[in-house]
Amino acid sequence: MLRRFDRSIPQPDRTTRAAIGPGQPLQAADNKDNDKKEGGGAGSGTDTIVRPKIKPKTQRPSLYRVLLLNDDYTPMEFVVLVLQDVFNKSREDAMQIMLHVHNKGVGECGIYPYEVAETKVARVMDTARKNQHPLQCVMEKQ
Ligand code: TYC
Repeated sequence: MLRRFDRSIPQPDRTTRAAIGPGQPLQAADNKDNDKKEGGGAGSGTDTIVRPKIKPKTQRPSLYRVLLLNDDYTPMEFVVLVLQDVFNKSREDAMQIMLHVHNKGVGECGIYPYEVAETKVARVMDTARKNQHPLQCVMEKQ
């Protein structure tokens, strides 16, 4: 007679190493019912493998690059002041970033969580508009 937990019969709901994933411990269930009904238990080969409780990982916020775009009209000094004021850059770093944008067309001002990046972009765009400069600032998911 075939036994319910005969190893030769594939068990569809049996958890395997592949299903749990590497590094997760396999646990043998305390199969008291089976033990009683089927006469299983230690050494009988009838222990069922159960999924361990997997702790959900803490989610890290997505990061966004804030980029400054070059144009032909915004004064270099204005861009340097924006970089110092909005992105807290030193005068030297601000000058370097501004020149990079001027020469390459685009440059990174910083990398921030979504809402911080959004606020910085808005501050740059507001101050540019108020001063009637066409300076553009954008953000992109890293
Ligand atoms: N290209 C501008 C000029 O020659 C300077 C500039 C630099 C403008 C960086 C925008 O993001 C910018 N006046």
